[in-house]
Amino acid sequence: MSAIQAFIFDLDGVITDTAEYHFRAWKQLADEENLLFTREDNEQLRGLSRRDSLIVLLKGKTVPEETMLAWMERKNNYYRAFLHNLTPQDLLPGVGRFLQEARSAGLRLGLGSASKNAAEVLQGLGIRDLFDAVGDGYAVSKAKPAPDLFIWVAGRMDVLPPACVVFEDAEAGVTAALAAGMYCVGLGPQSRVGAAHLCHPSLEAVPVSNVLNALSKLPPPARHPVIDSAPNPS
Ligand code: B16
Ligand code: MG
Repeated sequence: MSAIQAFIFDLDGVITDTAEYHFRAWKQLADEENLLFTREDNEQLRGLSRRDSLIVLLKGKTVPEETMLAWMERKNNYYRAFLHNLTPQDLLPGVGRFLQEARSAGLRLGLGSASKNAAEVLQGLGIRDLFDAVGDGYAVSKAKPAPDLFIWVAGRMDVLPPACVVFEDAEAGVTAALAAGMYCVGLGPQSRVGAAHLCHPSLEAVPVSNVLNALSKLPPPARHPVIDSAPNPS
């Protein structure tokens, strides 16, 4: 029997591609506030909390806390308007099959997303009931790259960290998974997720059995140093 008992999935970039909606919402805010913001800038926001994203977008400029809050709320309103369009067709290729295979293999399934809109996204995708635990942007105060969210999700599933595999598309998320002492499968280019134990371009052509076999040949995951994020008050 495999020592691995649970899979924990990031949401944006792993299960669905809401990055485009995040980009359009930040872009609208940036244009209104005369801030320069490009698609290349948007790549740096992958996996970061809303507050950390705004800090990156500001590029060293500081604004009062009440302006930060107002801008985050405005961006979120723009973003949430897009979520009404989500349907099960918006699952990334292979994800529905991969989740079902994992369930059939007896694994527990968790979600570990920085997003405070994760519940609504899962609802739109029609997959909320597949998860034993859902950790979102409200679950912990320290966002990725801190390990807190993934440890919280593992605790809710009653599984120890070394028995968990995190699936992540963001460098901050890979760092968080390794700091949690979990296995990590990076989805995307080596330049972004190369620190993970395994890397694949996406889940499209990956059977669950391949992941379990490949990880079973590795030593148990070591805990990497913790890197703190900005506090993410709910
Ligand atoms: P929200 P993930 C992240 O989702 C996104 O990748 C990131 O771009 C976004 O800023 C963050 O969620 C917070 O989202 O504004 O909805 O709370 O990749 O962790 O699933
Ligand atoms: Mg992501």
